[in-house]
Amino acid sequence: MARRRPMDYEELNEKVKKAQYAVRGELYLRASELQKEGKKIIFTNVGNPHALGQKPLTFPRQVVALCQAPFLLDDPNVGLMFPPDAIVRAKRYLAMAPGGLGAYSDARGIPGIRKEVADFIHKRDGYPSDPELIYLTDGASKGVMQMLNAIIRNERDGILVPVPQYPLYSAIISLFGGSLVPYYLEEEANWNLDFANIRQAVAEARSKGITVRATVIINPGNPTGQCLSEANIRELVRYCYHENLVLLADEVYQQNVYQDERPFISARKVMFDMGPPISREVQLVSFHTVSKGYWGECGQRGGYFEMTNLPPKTVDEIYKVASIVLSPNVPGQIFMGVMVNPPKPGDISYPKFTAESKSILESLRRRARMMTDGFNSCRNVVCNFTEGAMYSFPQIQLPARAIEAAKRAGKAADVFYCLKLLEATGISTVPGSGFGQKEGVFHLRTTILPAEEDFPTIMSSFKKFNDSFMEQYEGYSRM
Ligand code: DCS
Repeated sequence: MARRRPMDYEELNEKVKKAQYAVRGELYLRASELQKEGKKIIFTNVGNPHALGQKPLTFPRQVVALCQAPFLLDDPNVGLMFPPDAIVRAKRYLAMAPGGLGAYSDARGIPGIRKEVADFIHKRDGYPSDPELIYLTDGASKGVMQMLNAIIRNERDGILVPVPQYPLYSAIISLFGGSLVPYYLEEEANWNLDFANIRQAVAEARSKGITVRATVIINPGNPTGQCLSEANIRELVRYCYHENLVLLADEVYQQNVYQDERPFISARKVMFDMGPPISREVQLVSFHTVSKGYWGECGQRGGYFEMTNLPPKTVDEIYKVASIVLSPNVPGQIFMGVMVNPPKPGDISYPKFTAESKSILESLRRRARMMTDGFNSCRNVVCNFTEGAMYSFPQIQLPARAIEAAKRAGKAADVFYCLKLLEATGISTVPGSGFGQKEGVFHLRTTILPAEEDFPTIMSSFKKFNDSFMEQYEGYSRM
C-alpha cells in the first residue's frame, strides 16, 4: 500500500477539515455547476454588491487610479480627466506612502490613513480616538482573525457568538481550536438580544469547563438584518464588564440602515457614554470595512479594527503578529482613507459623490422593503423586516412531508428546499443551517442586492416555486 503523504486528505490538520463556511458551501457549488451548464443563476448567496451590478463610486476610484498610475499626475492633460480634489487627494496619499502602492506599508497601515480613521471615529462617536490603536487590515475578516487568534488559547476558551451568525466566526473559532458558545437571537422580537439566553449559554458553557472570554455582536446583523437598540448594546456592555469578556463589535454594516427609529450607534460610543469604571475597563475591539455600505468595494480588501482598553503590551503583540505578514494591501488602505474622509460640502466632487451614495442607499432601502413584503406574501414563509445590512432571512415553515423527503434524500431540510429553489429558479441562496438556527426551525438567507428592476421577476419566481412546493408537500400530507 502506498504510504500516506503529509498533504493527503487523511493527514491534514483536523481543524482545517472541521471548519465550515456555508456562504460558499454546497448550494454555491451546485449553482456554479448549473451555471457552467448554461443555466442563468442569480447569485444571492454572497454580500458582493459589485458582482450584482452595483457601480463603483467615482471619487475613490479616481483617487486610487491616480495612486496606481502616478505618471498620470505628470500628464499635462490630467486636469481634463480627473477633478482637482481627486488629484490633490492622490498626491496626499502618495506623499504618505513612501514608495507608493508598490511598497509594503507599516504592518499597522499607513499612519496618515490611521489618523483619518481616528478622526472619523471621533466625529462619529464624540470621543477622541488614538490612531496608534487602529490597525488597517485586508477587509474586516483579517482583523477578526487576528483578534480571535490572540484570544483563543485552547479548546477550553469560549467565544459567545450570536446565532444565527455570520459563519466567519464559527469557521475561525474552529480553525484556531476554540469553543463556540452560541447565544440565540429572538426571531419573534425582531432578532433582538435576549439576556436570559446569553446568561443561560454562559452558565451552560461554564458547567462544561469552558472559560468564556469574549462575545461577538454583529450590528446591524448578518444574516438577521436587525439594528440593535442603544439600550440593548448598553446591557451587553454592562454584561461584558461584569463577566469580564472582551467585546468584539462587528460593525461592518453601519452605513446600511433602512429604518429611522434606531440609527446606528457604535458599541464604543455606548460604552464611553456609560462612563467609568465601565468605559475604562471593558476591552473592546470594533471592526469596519470598505466592502459594505454604499461602497461595496469587496474586492479591494480594505478594513480596520480599533482597540479600546487593551494594554500596550498586548497591542505590541498584535503589531508583531501583523508584522509577520508584512503589511495590509495598500490600495485597500487608500479606499479606507477615502471612505472615512469622503468629499466635503464645497469640494468639486461632493455633489456627485453624494448623489451616487444616496441613490445606492435609497435603492437598498426600497429593495429591503420589497424583499420582506415579497417573502411575507408567500405560503408558509414569515420574514422580519431587514432593518439593516444586506440580507433577508425568512423562516420557511416546511411541512412534515417535506422534512421526510429531505431525510430520504440525505439532505438537511433547508438544504433540500434551497436546492429545489435553485434548480427551479436559478436563485442561489444559503440554507439557514449554515448560520445556525433553533432545532426544527428552517430559514434561508438571500442578499437584497440583485438589481432593483429585477426584483419583481425574482420575487414572483420565488413565490411561484415556494407556493407550489408547499402545495406539493402539504397536499401530499393530506392524502
Ligand atoms: N463581518 C460580517 C458581519 C460580514 O457579513 C462580513 C462579510 C465580514 C465581516 C467580512 O467582510 P470583509 O472581510 O470583506 O470586510 N460578509 C460576507 C457575507 O455574509 N456575504 O458576503 C460576504
